Amino acid sequence: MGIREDLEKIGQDLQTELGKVADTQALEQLKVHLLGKKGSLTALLRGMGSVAPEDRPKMGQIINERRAEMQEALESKMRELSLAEKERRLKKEALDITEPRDIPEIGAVHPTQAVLREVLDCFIGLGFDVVEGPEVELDHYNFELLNLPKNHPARDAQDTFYVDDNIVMRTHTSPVQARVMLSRKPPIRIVCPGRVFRADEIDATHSPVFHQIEGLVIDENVTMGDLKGTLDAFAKKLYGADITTRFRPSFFPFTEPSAEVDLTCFNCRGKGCRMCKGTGYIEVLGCGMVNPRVLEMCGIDPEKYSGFAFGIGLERITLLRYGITDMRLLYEGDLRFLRQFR
Ligand code: 2NM
Repeated sequence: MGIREDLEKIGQDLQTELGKVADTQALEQLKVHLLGKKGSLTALLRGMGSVAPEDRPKMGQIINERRAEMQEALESKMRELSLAEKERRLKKEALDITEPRDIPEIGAVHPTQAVLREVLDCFIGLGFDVVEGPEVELDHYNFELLNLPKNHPARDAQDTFYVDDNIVMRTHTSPVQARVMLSRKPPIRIVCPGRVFRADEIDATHSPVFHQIEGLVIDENVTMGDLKGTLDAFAKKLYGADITTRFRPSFFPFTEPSAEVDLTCFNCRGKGCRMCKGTGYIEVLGCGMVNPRVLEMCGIDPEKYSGFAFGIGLERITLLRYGITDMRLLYEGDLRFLRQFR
């Protein structure tokens, strides 16, 4: 057989083989059999030695042309097979993102936290800053600066967790306000939320750890009218426009005069019910005009400035808000209770 015939045969064989290869690996092998060092086409080229010198250029050209054709056929098949392989792989790796799955149980905002957010929103809307401070506090800030000198009955060891002679678990968030008065100049308009501690027995209305939000406003010419207007706005924002406030005289060492504030019962809207014991009012907070002695001890001139302060028990207004009758439910983390707030 001559080279032309061999070439013809190689071309035909290639066509047959190309029809059979199923993947790129097999095709790669086929390519080696044809064009590799020991490949059939390579062998053919080596056989050029036996061709008459005058025929060599022509023959060389023919072989090169056929080789280019075969290479192109191989490459074209390679493209086809790789594409098919890629598609198979993508199909295998495809994820059905619509497939239903186990959904983790979604939590709820704790009722105490929900009410805290509402209260803070209200005061932020009125222009107050939110300030936090330490839970472990110096006696000096927790008591002394707030006009609660040593031997005052409210400092009785019964109520206060002492860490040592000078350090206590804060019994209110007022020490945060004392710190602000000492470090900022009026006008001051702040609310201080946080955890407070009292050595109380646990029952339906008491816990040794609970939360307070205390407010403080200090400026020139701040009056009891400002206090009443502020707390009235708070009551209406939180519980509705028909809710009113009622101020009753009271006593706190850090305020003078002091008052306790009742709101229209939000259960019966003032008609009288079991919750308000028929009075139509519910006690929710304490307040007063900051005692001038407190201002003075905290470095604020009581001749130039006056201020008001108030303290809200967060758990108490949360119970009232949702009609819950036992404070322990707010601490125990019972999911049957908490799920109701989703
Ligand atoms: C209350 C009632 C009345 C109060 C006073 C102060 C401060 F720091 F300005 F002296 N902070 N909070 C206050 C006043 C708290 O809680 C029932």
